[in-house]
Amino acid sequence: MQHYNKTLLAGLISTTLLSGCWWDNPEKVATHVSKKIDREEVVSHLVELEGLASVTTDGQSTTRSAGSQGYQNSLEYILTVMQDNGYMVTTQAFDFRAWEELAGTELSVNSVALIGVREAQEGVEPDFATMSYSGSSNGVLNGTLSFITPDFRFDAADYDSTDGCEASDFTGKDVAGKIAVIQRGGCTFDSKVVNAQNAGAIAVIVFNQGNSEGRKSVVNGTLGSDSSATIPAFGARFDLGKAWFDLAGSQTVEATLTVSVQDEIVVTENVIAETPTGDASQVVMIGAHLDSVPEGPGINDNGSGTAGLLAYAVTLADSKIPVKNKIRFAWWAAEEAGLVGSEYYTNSLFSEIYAKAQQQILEELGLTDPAALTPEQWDLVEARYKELNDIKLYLNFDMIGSPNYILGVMDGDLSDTKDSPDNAYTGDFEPPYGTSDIELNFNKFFASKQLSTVPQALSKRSDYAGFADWGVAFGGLFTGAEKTKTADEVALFGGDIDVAYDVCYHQACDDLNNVSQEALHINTQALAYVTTYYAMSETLFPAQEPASAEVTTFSSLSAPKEKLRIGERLKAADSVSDHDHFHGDFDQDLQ
Ligand code: DTR
Ligand code: ZN
Ligand code: ZN
Repeated sequence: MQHYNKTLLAGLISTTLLSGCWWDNPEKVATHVSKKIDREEVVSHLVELEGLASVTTDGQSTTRSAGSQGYQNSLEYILTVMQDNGYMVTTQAFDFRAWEELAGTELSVNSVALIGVREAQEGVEPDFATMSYSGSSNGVLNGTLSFITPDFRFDAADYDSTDGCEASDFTGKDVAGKIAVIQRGGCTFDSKVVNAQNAGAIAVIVFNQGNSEGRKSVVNGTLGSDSSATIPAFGARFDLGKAWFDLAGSQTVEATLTVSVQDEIVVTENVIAETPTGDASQVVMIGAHLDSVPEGPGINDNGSGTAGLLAYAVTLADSKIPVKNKIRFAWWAAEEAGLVGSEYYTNSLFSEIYAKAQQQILEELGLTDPAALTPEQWDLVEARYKELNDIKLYLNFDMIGSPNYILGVMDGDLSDTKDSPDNAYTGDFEPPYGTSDIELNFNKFFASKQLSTVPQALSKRSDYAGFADWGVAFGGLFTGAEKTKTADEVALFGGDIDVAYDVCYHQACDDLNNVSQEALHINTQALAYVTTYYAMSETLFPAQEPASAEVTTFSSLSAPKEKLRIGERLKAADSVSDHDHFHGDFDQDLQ
């Protein structure tokens, strides 16, 4: 009697399947792999990540933020798991400005101690906040308040809303050695602070503008990572600024402040891994940021996406399915500092491909000067760029296990969220071809499980932005951050109405207790389904309508106006240190 061992049998079966049609049905393979995603296994990666976090400089919590030991530990863990599972793994190093406010910030005016945003108890309105990228006070700093040119006559025809925006606003003012107090409005906080610093101010407080209801509470702003400010910079409530100004009419007003920040250029690394096989000219790319904020270990944000990618990679490797297209995995560094890692990757790679496309077309046309290209010729450049670009789609997974979750699918084609206040793609952005199909496939998966989804506006708050900007079809999942759950969403997903999707968003408590394992599991299955579907597809997206086929090329970038944008992107990419050109801190205003 013939005797088969298990491996032989499996070999025979897969040979039969290979010659049959099973592998050729992307949906079937996708369903098969997604069913194999095991909840306990996904969670096991989260448990590892929590254990790898390191203690923060101020000893208040643990972290996996870019530049920390916790990040390096997380990176080593990914390298080990991916290498052990047969993937080809590399890292990509870059440097960025890591700024962090340490514990102990204080501000008092005329001996009244004010309440900082970080200390404020629930229900108590904070008075002031440290601006991101502020300098340190280097101990306790005392100074007299010096007002620049505030204006409170909001209805007056000659109302001036640009306090401190011009260097000349400071001439003739007694600012040297004083604490400049400046009203919000008209320009970035950075301009105001740098102007004050140049005029000799020792610190700056920007108080809210007060000209509308939305401009009264504390200013929680950022100077941006390109700021040259070295003095302490705070934001404050409008009525405090007004009260100090009124008081200063009759007496000197003194302030005492302390702020201590850690601010250094650090080197960190993205992790890139790919399947050893599969068509390298049709790369299916998926990514999650690996770093957390300094304040906590980042288990939902973004241990969840990190674990989802890992669990999928291991499941796929175990399944021994020969992928048609190469799958590339990315674990991004320094997302929390402004999408720094993913934009370093997209800007360096895509600007090079774009330059190559431009060079080829110029040569083919016998031209040398890109400035001489007509709009039609630019269309050729962009069609060539798309051909040369092997990355055919990018899927993003950032916060996929929020405790009070919704099942959010990125509305890449803007079909439901064009008018949302969160939509950052206003103007003439046209979603890259394939983006709608990606959203459709995510929704198809959830529908097959009788689950609803909520379209998510493109806020540019995560790593898909660099891909979208460079014309790559994109999509992703998101279960919600600091915003609160609506009645409609409770009807769809259960959970708590008017409570944040993630109550521990960007806080020390973003730990293992802050994850919905159910959401994480289903989203990892969705990730597995959609990624496998595209990895097994010969043609990635359904053919385009003939009417628009001419602009297949790069419809999003082919309009003459958009030409300029690509030029700008190239410029931005030339100086990659300019990485967060497009992004400040997400929660924070720049002006
Ligand atoms: N970028 C996340 C939070 C976030 C906010 N909106 C979205 C939309 C899609 C993905 C993520 C997010 C963070 O890291 O804080
Ligand atoms: Zn975050
Ligand atoms: Zn995140």
